[in-house]
Amino acid sequence: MEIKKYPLQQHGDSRGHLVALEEKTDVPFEIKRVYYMFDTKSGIVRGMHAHKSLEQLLVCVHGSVKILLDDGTEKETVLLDNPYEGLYVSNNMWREMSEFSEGAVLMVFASKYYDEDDYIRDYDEFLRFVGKKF
Ligand code: T46
Repeated sequence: MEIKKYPLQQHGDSRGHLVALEEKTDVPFEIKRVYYMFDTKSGIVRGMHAHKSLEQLLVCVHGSVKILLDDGTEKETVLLDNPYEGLYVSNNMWREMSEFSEGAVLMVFASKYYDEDDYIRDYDEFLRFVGKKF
C-alpha cells in the first residue's frame, strides 16, 4: 500500500512557526470542510469506517496519534506526530485513529461536505465494497 505523506511548508522565524494550507496546492483536492478532534480520552479508538468517495488530509497539529489504514488487502499504521506533515487518506480506505497523546489535536481537511451516506461503518460491507469479499 502506498502511504502518501505530504510535507507542509513551515514559515518559521524567530517568533515561531506558521503553516498555511491552500486547496489543490498543499492539499491535493478542493477543501469543502475542515474539522478537528481534541480531548480524546486515553485508550479510545476513533474512526473504524471507510468512505465511498471522500478524500481527506489529516494533520496532527498538536501531540501525536496513530492512524491505521486498511485498503482491504494490506494494513499500515502511520504515526502522525508533528504539525508540518499531512497524511492523505483516499476513499475506499478503512481507517482507525488510536493512541492519541494527551492534548492531541487532529485536524482534517475534507473534499466534501458531511454526508452520513458516504460512510461504510461495517467492515464486511467495506470488504464487499472494495471487491475483497463476495
Ligand atoms: C473520518 C475520521 C478521520 C458532524 O456532524 N460533521 C462532521 O463533519 C463530522 C466529521 C462529524 N460529525 C458528527 C457525527 C458524529 O455524531 O460528529 C460526531 C462524531 O463523528 P464520527 O463518529 O464520525 O467521528 P470519527 O472520529 O470516528 O471520524 C471522523 C470523521 O467522521 C471521518 O470522516 O474519516 O474522523
